[in-house]
Amino acid sequence: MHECLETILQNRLSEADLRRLMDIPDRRVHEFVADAVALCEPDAVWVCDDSPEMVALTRRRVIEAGEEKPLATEGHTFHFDGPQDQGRDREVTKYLVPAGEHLSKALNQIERQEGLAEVRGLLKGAMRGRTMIVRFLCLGPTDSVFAIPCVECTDSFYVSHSMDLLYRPGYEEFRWLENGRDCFRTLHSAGRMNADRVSVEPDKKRIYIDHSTDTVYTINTQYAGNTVGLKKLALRLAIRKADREGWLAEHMFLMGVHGPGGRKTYFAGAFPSACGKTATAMLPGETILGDDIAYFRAINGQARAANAEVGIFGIIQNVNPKDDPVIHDVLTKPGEVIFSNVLVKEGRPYWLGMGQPLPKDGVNFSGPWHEGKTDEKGQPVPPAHKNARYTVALKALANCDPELENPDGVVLGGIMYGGRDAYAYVPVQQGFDWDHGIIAYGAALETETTFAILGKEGVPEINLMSIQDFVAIPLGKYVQNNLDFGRGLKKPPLIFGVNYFLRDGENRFVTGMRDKHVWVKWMERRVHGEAEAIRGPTGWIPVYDDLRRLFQEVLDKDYSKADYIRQFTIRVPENLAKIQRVEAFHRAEVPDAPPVLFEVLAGQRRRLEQVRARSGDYVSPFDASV
Ligand code: GTP
Ligand code: SPV
Ligand code: MN
Repeated sequence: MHECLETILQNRLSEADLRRLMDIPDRRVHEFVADAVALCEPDAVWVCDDSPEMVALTRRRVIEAGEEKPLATEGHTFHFDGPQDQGRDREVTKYLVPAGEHLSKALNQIERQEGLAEVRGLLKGAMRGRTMIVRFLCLGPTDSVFAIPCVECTDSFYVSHSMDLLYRPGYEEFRWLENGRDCFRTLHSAGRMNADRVSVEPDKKRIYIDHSTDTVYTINTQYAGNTVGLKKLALRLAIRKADREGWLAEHMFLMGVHGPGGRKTYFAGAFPSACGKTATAMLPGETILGDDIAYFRAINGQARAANAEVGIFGIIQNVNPKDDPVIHDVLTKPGEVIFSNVLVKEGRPYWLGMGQPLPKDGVNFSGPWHEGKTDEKGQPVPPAHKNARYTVALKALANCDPELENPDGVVLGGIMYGGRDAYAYVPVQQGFDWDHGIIAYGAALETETTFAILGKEGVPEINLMSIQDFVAIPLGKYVQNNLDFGRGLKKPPLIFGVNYFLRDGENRFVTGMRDKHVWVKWMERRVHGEAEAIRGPTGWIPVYDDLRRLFQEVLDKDYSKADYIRQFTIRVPENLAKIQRVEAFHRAEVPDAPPVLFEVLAGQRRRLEQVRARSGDYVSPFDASV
C-alpha cells in the first residue's frame, strides 16, 4: 500500500510539490492526496503552502482558468455558477451512514457503501486535463483550542481563491499536526464544464458527507456553499466532533454590541440562511466577529465563542449605501472582492436592491442577458440572482472586531434565535432561563424556505436552531447537547428570541429593517440588568418606556404606543398553533427529543391559555404579564 502511495505521488507531483506535501508529517494526509490523485487523474498537482507567492499565483490562475473575470475596480472579480447551481442543494446533499448506524429521519442520508460507490464513480477521472490544487486551511484561530485543520483537493481555482478570503491559512498548523488529531478532508471537482467554465451536469451533482472518515466528496457543482469544504460541509463534521468532545458548532454570527460607558458585550445569533445573520452582525456602530459559523466552548465556566471563518460569503441583494454603508463601501472601493452571480456590464457589477437602476442588458449566470429574457420554461430570468453573493475578508471591513484572532475566543453575554415567523412570536423577547430559551426559541424555530437553498421559496418549515440542514447527529441529541452546555456554565448567556418577519393582517411586516438595532441594544441592557421587562406567556418582553428611549437614542425616531402595541401584542391563537406544530414535528421526527422539551412547551401553552382566559385572543403588551 505504502509503496503504491509513494509511486502515485511521485508520478504526478513535481519534486517541489512532493516535498511540500511530505513536509506534513501526517500519513493520513498523504493517503488522502494519493487517493484523490488516483481517483480523479489530474494532469498536474499543485500543493499550496500559503506563501504570499503561492496565494498570488491562485489569484492569477483563477483568471487564466476563466473561472473568474476581472472587473473595472482593482482587486474585484466576478464568477458565475450554472443556472441550476445557485444555492445549496438539499436534495443531493447526503450523509453516508454505515449499516447499523441511524440518523434522524429528517436528515437526508444514504447507505455508506452505496453512496461512496456512487460519488466515487462520478469523481473517477473527473480531473483529466486539469490541475488538482491541494490546500491546507484552519477552522477557528490557529494554534488554539478551537482550531481544526482541514485539507481540500479541488480542481477549481475559484474555490481555492475563495478559501484565501474566508479561512485562515493552515499549512503551518498541518506541519505540527500530531498523528491522530482530527483533520477534515474535502475532495471537490467541478465536473464537466462548458467553454465559459461552468459545470454542465447538474443532474449528476452530489455532495456526500462521510463522517466515518471526516471526508466530504462533492462533484458537478461550483456554488461555494456546495464546494468550499470549510463552509457547511465542514460544519456537519464539526457538529459530530463537538458532540464527541463536549462543545458546540453553530450556524451563528458573532458581534460586539456597544453599550453605555464604552462597554462591549458579545452576542451570537442563529438565523436560517438568508434570514438576518449578516444583517444583524453588520449593524452600523457595532463590530462584527463573524456572520455564519461559530464554535462555543466552556472555558473556566465561561461560554467562549470563536469564528470558524475570517471572511464573509454574504448575500448582496439589498446591499445599498443607506442600509449597509460599511459593506457597500468595501464593495465599491479597490480591494479583493469576488462577486458571484451578479449582472455585469462594462466591467461593473449590479445586483438587486443596490439602490440604483440596473442596466437593461449585460452578462449574468444565464449568459448574455437583456430585459425580458426568459428561460427554457418561459420563466423570466432576473438581471442578477437573489442569492448573488460577495466574498470578502473580514479584515477589509472598518467594523471588524479586534478579537477575531483571540485564541480563547470571546465571552458571550447573549444568544439570539430568529426565523421567518410571520404570525406568532413578538419582535424580541428573553427566555425565562437557559432551557426555556433553547427550547422555545431554538428547538421550536419556525421559518420559511429562502433563495439560499434550491427549490421553492416561502414554504413554512421548522428549522431547529437554524441548523437543521447541518446536524449530523440525531436531532434530539443535538438539542440535549445545547441544554447540557448551559449547565456547565457559571453565568450562562441570556437567550433571546427575535423575529424580524412578523406580519400584520394585511401581510405587511410590522417592523422596519433598522428596528433590529433597538432590539439588539435592549438585549445588551438586559445582560447588564439595565432594562425592565414584563413576564409574558412566551418570555420576558420589553417595557414601552425603555423602547421609546432606545428608538430615540439609536435611530432618532419617535416610537408610539400604537407601534408598541402593534408589534408586541401577544397573539394567543397563533402561538398555540405554533406549539402544536412544534410538538407534532418533534414527536414525528425526533424520537430522542429530550422530555424537558415537551414540558417547556406545555408550560408555554398553559401560560397562553391563562392570559387568554383573562384578556382574550389578542393581548396588549400592557396586559400581558402572567
Ligand atoms: P446566510 O449567509 O445565507 O447564512 O444568511 P444570513 O442569515 O447571513 O442572511 P442575511 O443577513 O444576509 O439575510 C438577508 C435577508 O434577510 C435579505 O433578504 C434581507 O432583506 C432580509 N432581512 C434582514 N433583516 C431584515 C428585517 O429586519 N426585515 C425584513 N423584512 N427582512 C430582513
Ligand atoms: C447558507 O446557505 O447558510 C450560507 C451560504 O451561509 S452557504 O455558503 O451556501 O452555506
Ligand atoms: Mn449560512
